[in-house]
Amino acid sequence: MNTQVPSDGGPTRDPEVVALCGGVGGAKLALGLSHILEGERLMIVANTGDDFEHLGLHISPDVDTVLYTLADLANPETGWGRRDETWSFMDALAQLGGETWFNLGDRDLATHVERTWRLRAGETLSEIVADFARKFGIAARILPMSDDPVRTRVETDEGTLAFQRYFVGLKCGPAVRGLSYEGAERATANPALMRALASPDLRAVVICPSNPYLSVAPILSLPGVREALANATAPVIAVSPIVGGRAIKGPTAKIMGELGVDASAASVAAYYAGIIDGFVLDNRDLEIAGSLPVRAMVTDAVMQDLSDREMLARVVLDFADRLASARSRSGNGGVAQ
Ligand code: FO1
Repeated sequence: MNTQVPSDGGPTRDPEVVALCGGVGGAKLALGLSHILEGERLMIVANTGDDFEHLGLHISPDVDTVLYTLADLANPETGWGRRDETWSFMDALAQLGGETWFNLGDRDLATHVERTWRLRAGETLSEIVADFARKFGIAARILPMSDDPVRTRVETDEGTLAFQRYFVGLKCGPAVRGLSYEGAERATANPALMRALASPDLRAVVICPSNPYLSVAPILSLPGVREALANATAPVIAVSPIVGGRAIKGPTAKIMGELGVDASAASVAAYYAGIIDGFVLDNRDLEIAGSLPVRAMVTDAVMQDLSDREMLARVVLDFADRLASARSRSGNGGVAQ
């Protein structure tokens, strides 16, 4: 086992599996993986392209969705924010004429206030997220994709919008013409992620079924990440967020259509071409499995409950193991055909 003493005081062992995760859909598979891989065998890297400053607070939606989901604190209806939430803060804010387009529950508010306070005191987002995970009793290692600001910008017919303005404020209404990830080229990918991707002990990298353009692209836009994935000794497996031409959750299919991309699992596989070794799609997309440029695994990819999440996680890891053993048998370091 490759043990090292990282400078950030992190754990002394490299993870076995790295999961790249965005919003709600991705967090569900991350939860399934965390039930199979105990402790720090699993590293979950959360998108921070959706982060924004709001009411003077630093909000990190995808990071919080991962934290709440793994701690079983997530609101089961919305997928974001906390369960058993109350809204006294929002009611009082409305009374004062404050901005109420972005809903902050009373319990959720504590996360944003404490994170903002600690960022201002000089802590990094990675240190804060690791401490929140510990406080929530989460054994997996959770980290933001970067401690530097990266902001997803949505180019629409109505001009370029900050992500949350587009996603929440305008309910994904405007037609998307393009996406950019402001600050990515100057940002440093989380060193713990880059170390894990370079580890000879890595078993698999899983790109969770999040929106590729909104939630995974920001992670891939960080300098060196695409190369690190292409050079990783472990298989890189992506799980399709599109089933039968429709997004399981959120606006993915609509955005793909507006970007001129066929809203299908095949388009997602093409988007990840060059960095994935395997692609997992749902039984309903069986007919496209054979025409993909990478090895495909067809399964029940729609996660309704916890057992589905664990099942899908198991399927993904078995798939990765098979690709790895096929690759070692064939002796080539390239993508397994
Ligand atoms: N999404 C909404 O559609 N409406 C909201 O009012 C809202 C509030 C919110 C508060 C905290 C948080 O962590 C997430 C929140 N989200 C809300 C979801 C958020 O916009 C998305 O989770 C991501 O940014 C996309 O995955």
